[in-house]
Amino acid sequence: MKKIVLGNWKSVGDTASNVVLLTALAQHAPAAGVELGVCVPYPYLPQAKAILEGTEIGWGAQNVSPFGAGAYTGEVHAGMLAEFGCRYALVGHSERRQYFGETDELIAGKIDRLLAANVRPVVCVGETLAERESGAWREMLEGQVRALVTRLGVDKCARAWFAYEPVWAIGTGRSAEPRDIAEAHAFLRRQLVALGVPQRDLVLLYGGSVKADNAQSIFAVPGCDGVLVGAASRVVGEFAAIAAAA
Ligand code: G2H
Repeated sequence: MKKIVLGNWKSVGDTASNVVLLTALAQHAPAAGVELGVCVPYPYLPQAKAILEGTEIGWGAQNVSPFGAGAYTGEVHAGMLAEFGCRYALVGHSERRQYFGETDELIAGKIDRLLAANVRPVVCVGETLAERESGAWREMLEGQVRALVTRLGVDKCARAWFAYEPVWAIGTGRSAEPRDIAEAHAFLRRQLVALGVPQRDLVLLYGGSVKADNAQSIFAVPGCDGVLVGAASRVVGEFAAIAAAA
């Protein structure tokens, strides 16, 4: 199993700074055991494609419509992502759940559309600080994955990748400790397997303030298949350094 290193630029970037980042990244062929990719804002997909095509580095989106083509003003459907060569799309990031009211039902619909278009869904789950501190985090995570397996079935969930992103570690500079990640990953694996997803198909990443200086300890967490990197993926050299630690 390859170690996966995915960047999430969020709503950050412009054509000029992207050229610098993507060109630098394109020089860094990932090691044989590493899958490297960046999830960029929609308007920059052609730019990512133009610069990364022909390298081993993948690109993807951070969202997708829960609908197909049609009268859905403002939406970008999965077929469009596939046309622009997206390997992946993030789904259910906590920022989308929090600021855009995304529900489990909506997220399940997006996963379904992506799979039909052969774009890998990277499904984010995670608890808030209050849920972590009250001990309700297990219930919360179990509920998030159960909601998806119930709606989509085991086979579809087995084709998605999951990212454990504790909300309290996102963009705060405070990464979860390796022992917290190990505990949450082991818990999520147990839940998904109990729901019927085969252990061998499970891919589980960690996201939340991953940086070059903590990447190695996160990759060393047993059962951690890789990382989803936000802010540090927008720093020239830092993202490649994280990939080098994989
Ligand atoms: C979590 C992460 C990437 P950051 O959102 O998805 O962002 O690394 O900035 O905490």
